[in-house]
Amino acid sequence: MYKELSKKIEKKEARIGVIGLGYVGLPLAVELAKKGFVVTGLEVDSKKTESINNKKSYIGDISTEDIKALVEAKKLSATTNFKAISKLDVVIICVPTPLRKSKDPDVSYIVSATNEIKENLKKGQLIILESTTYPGTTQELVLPMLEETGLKGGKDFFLAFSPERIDPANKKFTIANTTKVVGGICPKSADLACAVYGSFTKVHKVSSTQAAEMVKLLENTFRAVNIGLVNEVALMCDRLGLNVWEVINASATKPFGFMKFTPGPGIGGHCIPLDPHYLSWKLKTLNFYSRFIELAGEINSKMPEYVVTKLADALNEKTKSIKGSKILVLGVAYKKDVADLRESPALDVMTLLINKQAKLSYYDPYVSTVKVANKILKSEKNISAIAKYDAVVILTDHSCIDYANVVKKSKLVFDTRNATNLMKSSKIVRI
Ligand code: SAJ
Repeated sequence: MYKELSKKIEKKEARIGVIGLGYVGLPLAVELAKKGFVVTGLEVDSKKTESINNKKSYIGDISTEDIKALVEAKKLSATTNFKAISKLDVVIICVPTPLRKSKDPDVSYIVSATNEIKENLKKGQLIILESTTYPGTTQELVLPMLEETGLKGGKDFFLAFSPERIDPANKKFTIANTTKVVGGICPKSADLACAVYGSFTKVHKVSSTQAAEMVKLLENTFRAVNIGLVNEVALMCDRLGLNVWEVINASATKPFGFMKFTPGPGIGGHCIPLDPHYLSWKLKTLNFYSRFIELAGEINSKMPEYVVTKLADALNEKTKSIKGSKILVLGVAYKKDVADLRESPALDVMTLLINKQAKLSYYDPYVSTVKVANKILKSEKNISAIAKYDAVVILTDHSCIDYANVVKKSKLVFDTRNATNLMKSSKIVRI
């Protein structure tokens, strides 16, 4: 079985399925199809499958031209019928792994995808999990579920884990030039998964699925903790009367042993606020308290409040209160030059301002409406009337905005991202 599948992968004859055609699954399906595999997208959302089969992309990083060419060449198709799994040789799971409100992992999407595979599992298939999850998920959750079929992992089917490293809108590092880390339940599983990813990028094999799961969590916990550190440094500089941006820019001149992170109104996105809590949750079950993760989470989640307190102080200097002041928020997406609102700290800041009865508006060229504090707000069409606001708060520093003009026309600018790039003006307050 192993040899047969290995040959099929080598000759690009292996039929591959990708479960979950989101910002991770679709680029993976397209890349494998481009390399010559026949790829079937398996998706619960019929709007996505129809879009693919109608040769249209719905993911910014994937062109409709690519989809059209691959669908017409019969290299790519999509279906909501998971029975198709029984006809495949390789199945790769790319489903979401959100956090519950209690900050516990929600692996329900992994469980339902694994159930679909279990219903259709055939001897000789390779199953790979890509969804970010706690160390042990593949070995302790997915493997036993699949072995309920009576088939044996490592003998009748193969199973591996490989963390996704898709960075939406990143033009420099793409799926085709970012190394894929791979860990298998056994050497053969790892080798087969390496052969699949080796068709389009470098691979780095580790000794187990747990190691591969931990690699991803280290990567993103590293970011969350360092962002937490730099946010705390911002609070320190505030107390010391120092400009944290000047300090960070100067530290960044050190060509070794330092990596630049910047303070902000908090952390958003689908990875950094969530992934570290998968790790701390798992360690808690082993009676280990991950202090760095919890501390970083505490500092990062307090940043929205800190922003509102500093804004109140700045308005106070003009004998104004937040209550009744006309405030314009510039940028609400979770990071610059993206349209994604998930976990955006801007929403926390806006909720606090609405609760303090500010007269709140926002402008974000990427986000037309937001729902905050049970209100639906629409983005201003432009910022020509910026002078009418008592304060302008830059929460996300989209590149397309002319910040010199913003400062020139505004009464007060609170810049939480150094979008004004250390511009000297008495109107500017920084985090
Ligand atoms: N942030 C800061 N200060 C920083 C860096 C980020 O406040 O110095 C904030 C951002 O504004 C955002 C949040 O943290 O709200 C997350 O930012 P991010 O740059 O980490 O961006 P993400 O969430 O898109 O993270 C993804 C991750 N990619 C994958 O998981 C495959 C992460 O591993 C990447 O390193 C990151 O993109 C990247 O480098 O762009």
